[in-house]
Amino acid sequence: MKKILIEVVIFGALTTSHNQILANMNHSSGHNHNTTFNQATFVKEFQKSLLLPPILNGKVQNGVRTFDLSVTKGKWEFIDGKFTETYGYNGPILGPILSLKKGEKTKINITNNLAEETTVHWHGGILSQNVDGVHNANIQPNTKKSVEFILNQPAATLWFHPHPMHKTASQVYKGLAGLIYLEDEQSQNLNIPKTYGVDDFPIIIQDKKLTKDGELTYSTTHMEKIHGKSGGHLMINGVISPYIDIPNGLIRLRIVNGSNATNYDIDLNGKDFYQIGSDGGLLSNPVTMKNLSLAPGERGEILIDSNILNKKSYLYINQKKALELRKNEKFGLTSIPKALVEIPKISKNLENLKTRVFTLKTTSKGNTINNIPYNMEKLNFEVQKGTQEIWEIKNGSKMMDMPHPFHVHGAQFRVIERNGKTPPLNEQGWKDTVNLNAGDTVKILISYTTDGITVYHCHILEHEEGGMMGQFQINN
Ligand SMILES: [Cu+2]
Repeated sequence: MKKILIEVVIFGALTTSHNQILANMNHSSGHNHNTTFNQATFVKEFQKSLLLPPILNGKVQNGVRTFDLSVTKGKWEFIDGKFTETYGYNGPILGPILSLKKGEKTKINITNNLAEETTVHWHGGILSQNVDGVHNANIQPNTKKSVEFILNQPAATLWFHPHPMHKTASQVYKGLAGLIYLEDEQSQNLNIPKTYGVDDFPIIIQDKKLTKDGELTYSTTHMEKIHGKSGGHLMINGVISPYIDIPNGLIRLRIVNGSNATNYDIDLNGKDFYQIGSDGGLLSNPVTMKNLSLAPGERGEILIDSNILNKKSYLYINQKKALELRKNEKFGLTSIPKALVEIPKISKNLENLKTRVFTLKTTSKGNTINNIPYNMEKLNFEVQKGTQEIWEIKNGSKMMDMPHPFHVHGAQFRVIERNGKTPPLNEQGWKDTVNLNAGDTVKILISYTTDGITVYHCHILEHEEGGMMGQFQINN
């Protein structure tokens, strides 16, 4: 009872009851990492329901949709009966879902109740320097800041997280991450699951190392600085091994890799599912898949037809049962649309575009892009607003076999080539983060439509903070 009360007080809008018993993990290796997920004895798996963050519509005042976001410290019970300090937006961990509409003026009033400075970055938003949450964006302890912006881009599942220099990794790890559901006319008219918590679920996947007393702290060993902070307990929406009740028919999972450094392979143990969205929007058509790989920062929306599942089935993450899917007596949608949205075709005449090369490298000495570590005081290049370029991104870590998910702020790009070939269908939509395994070369097509200083970096947060970042100025 204690647990239920605490969560209801904190989140208010929880629609599912929570059980006392937390889950047992026995995860082994993470893809591309030598990640070991811990086993916690004395707890049982799949006894707690998936936590559903409250979905906020804000208040419309003078045509501006306004939200209040407070960055706070809280206590969270990852392991039953063992509370630890965490960070969250409007609650002890993670944050609410901000429901936004394309083209609408949005205002976010942020209050920093932490004892350290923070910023809020709107990951995936095509936004300029003044609201992007990186430069001149620090919000000091016990102060407020308001940002106003308009997202004029296709419907997508975006997310927000801190981005202060040298504090991004620790603050995300301690719990700061929230979602944005950006909708437009097309997404609202499509016949796909969209009833929150019934057939449409947020799935934020993270892994965190806890002490045997259930304590979460952030520190990095020498190896964690090189490989990123990875392993420990795998969790979805802050809960270890949860379950969800699902209808008979289609369900939609909006999956976000919110980890500091772990790649996830997501599957249904050989059964088919359908990817309908990537980082920056819906795909042109559903793509039939058996496995979805997401690197830190990436998102993927999938549809699962529960009619092909047993009464009790599992979503697997890195070959381990991570989420129990329990069919209830309800019935949902059954037919998967053949087409979703129109995505502009990529022109065949790209020869005239300038190509810029970015080589990402981790060595025992540190992290660089084009052999230069990030320097906040220096621009790496300048571009003209309105131009389009090709970026050729290379994972140049020869010694160390590790992936680098490359993220650019203020843009949604298209992957045009992966290792000399057309990218897979599920990578042909809008992207803001693209994974590069060791030795990979990816070409992207990018347009600059925002203003000011914009950063690009590896989304392994320890690599980013270790220098695998750069910045450029978009000139008007
Ligand atoms: Cu990296």
